[in-house]
Amino acid sequence: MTALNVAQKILLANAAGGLAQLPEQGKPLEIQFTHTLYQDATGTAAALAFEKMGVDRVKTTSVIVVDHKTLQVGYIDGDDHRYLETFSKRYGCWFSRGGLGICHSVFLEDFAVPGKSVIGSDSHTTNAGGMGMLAMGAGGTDVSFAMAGTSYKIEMPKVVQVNLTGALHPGVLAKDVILNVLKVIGIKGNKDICLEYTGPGLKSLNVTDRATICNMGTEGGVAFSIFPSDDITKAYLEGRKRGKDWVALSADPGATYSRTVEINLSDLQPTIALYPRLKGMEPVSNHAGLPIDAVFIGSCTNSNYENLARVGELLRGRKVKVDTAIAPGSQAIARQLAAAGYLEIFYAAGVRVMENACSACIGQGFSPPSNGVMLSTANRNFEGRSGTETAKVHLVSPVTAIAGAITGVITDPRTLFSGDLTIKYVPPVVDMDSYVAPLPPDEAAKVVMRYGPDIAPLPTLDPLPAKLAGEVLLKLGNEITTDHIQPAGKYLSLRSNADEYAKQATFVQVDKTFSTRAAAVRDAGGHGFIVAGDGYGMGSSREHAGLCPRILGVRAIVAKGFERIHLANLANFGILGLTFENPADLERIQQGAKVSLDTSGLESGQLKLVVEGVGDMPLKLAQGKEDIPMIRAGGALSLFASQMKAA
Ligand code: MIC
Ligand code: SF4
Repeated sequence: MTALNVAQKILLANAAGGLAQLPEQGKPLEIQFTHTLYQDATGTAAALAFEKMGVDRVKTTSVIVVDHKTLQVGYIDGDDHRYLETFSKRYGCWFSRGGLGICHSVFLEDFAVPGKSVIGSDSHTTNAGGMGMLAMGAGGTDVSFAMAGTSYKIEMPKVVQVNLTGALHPGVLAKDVILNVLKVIGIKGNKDICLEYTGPGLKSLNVTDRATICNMGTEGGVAFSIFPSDDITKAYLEGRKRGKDWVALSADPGATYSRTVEINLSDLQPTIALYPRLKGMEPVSNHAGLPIDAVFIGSCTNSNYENLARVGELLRGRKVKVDTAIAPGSQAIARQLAAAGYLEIFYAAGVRVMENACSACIGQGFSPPSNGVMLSTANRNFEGRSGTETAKVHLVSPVTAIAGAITGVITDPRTLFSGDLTIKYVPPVVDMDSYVAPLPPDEAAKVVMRYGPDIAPLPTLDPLPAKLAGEVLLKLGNEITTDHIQPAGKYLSLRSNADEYAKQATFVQVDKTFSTRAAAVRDAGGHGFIVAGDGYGMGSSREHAGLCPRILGVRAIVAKGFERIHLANLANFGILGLTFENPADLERIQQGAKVSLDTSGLESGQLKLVVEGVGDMPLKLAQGKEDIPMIRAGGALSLFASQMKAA
């Protein structure tokens, strides 16, 4: 029998229809997910899509968490939460109200199970890989189909081994590990790989450390990351009163990998990922002494108990010199911190303790001042994400962040203590009664859905025309993130009203005239095209980055390369994702160029962009051949509706 690694084992165990053997790398593989996750920023659109599917009850263990839109200034967010709560009760999900924590933290604590699989409408769903779970992010429509019991198609990834040796210095945390892994693998072009962590260094990483590492694999664009399930996993689950959920998961002796990255934990230093887009992963000491204006410690990446308790130890008897906010990952963590006395230490040090939610990670409060420098423990630092376009947000570990808060300048945390950074342990808080549990089917059937006035139904999208003709609305460079395409921050409230979100926010940070220009072309009967460099659509899983451009009439994006989740979202809304046969052709197209594309060649691969006054450019379809019927139909829901009609 072939020796299998952990990634192969978990893919096989969760493959639809019980496969005897995995397909070759690059070939399609259907996964039957056991668990699904929605959060409140992507969840309303996803739930509206689920409701169109005519399914009476979810087929997976489904968890819905309110965590992104918790500022609730005005009625819209509150309406969305009430809709999600009624949806949850109506269709048999678990519901986590605002303040209970960030979706990935809550999921890890109370729902993640080694050996099982989760797909979530948030790119950092990968977090649960730290539990030995197959954990992937996707657009909300795909998650809704999985909730309805449909399998999800992936391409068999290459499994890259990250072999950990040595042990971490007490001032060096899991965040530093993943920043150094990202330094090796890069932040784009990794969509065909998954990362599997192995080696003697595993012993120095607990489950929350492992989750931090898997969480930020997303920043490298990898399909998923996974750790084995071992005694450390078992102890974590027992601590959370879920010992029965534990199963062992390890690679067979002699298992092979497509590549190995060696990381000696003992060699790692506190690391900083510079603004923007994790540009440059460098030792913190290279930047020591640079003044900072604010510090944010939180986000799903590393706001766990162990990290925040270390922050507490460094703060003991000290005061912060700059505006500092800490947002615990969950209420369970906040209560554990309180029981251990750390909350008191935070307050005494002058820290602002924020809600257990995404908070400043997604520009929901605590935006830095103009031209300010902020140290943040979040996982991404895209342009404008903090809510302050002129501010620089650098990413660091919680102990590096608090070292900066204590001194007022970037500081290597190892200069602030000697020996170990021993933390106080108190038992974790387990309180399943905080959630709204799934209702039994007969009660669920009686639940009346409640939609707020701003929750707009999803638009009906028309089929792909045989010929697209219009103009290049935007010419963009490399690494266009979903925050460039469809920013969050102050626009987050518009997530349930896609028309308005498109009008106000699509590409607003790139070109304020975009939505008006795009709508004008659309209303004149033309089709919108966007051309871009490599790494188009990196970052979030937000499907509005596909839906909103589509509402504005965009029918094709031609780029040098795309990121995985975004490419799938484009297909789900009937937008063609195309790449240049000759990448240098991008230079020959100007914004405003009149272009056309005959879509009859999609199946045969005979595709060319005709650029008026310039000539023809051969193109390739970036999406899979099996996506063509969906794109032709106008998107996933349009295809679904036509199939239902035919049945
Ligand atoms: C993010 O970190 O960018 C988000 C906000 O959590 C997104 C999802 C979203 O846009 O709602 C993600 O990571 O997918
Ligand atoms: Fe929330 Fe930030 Fe995590 Fe996204 S990355 S889920 S916004 S904490």
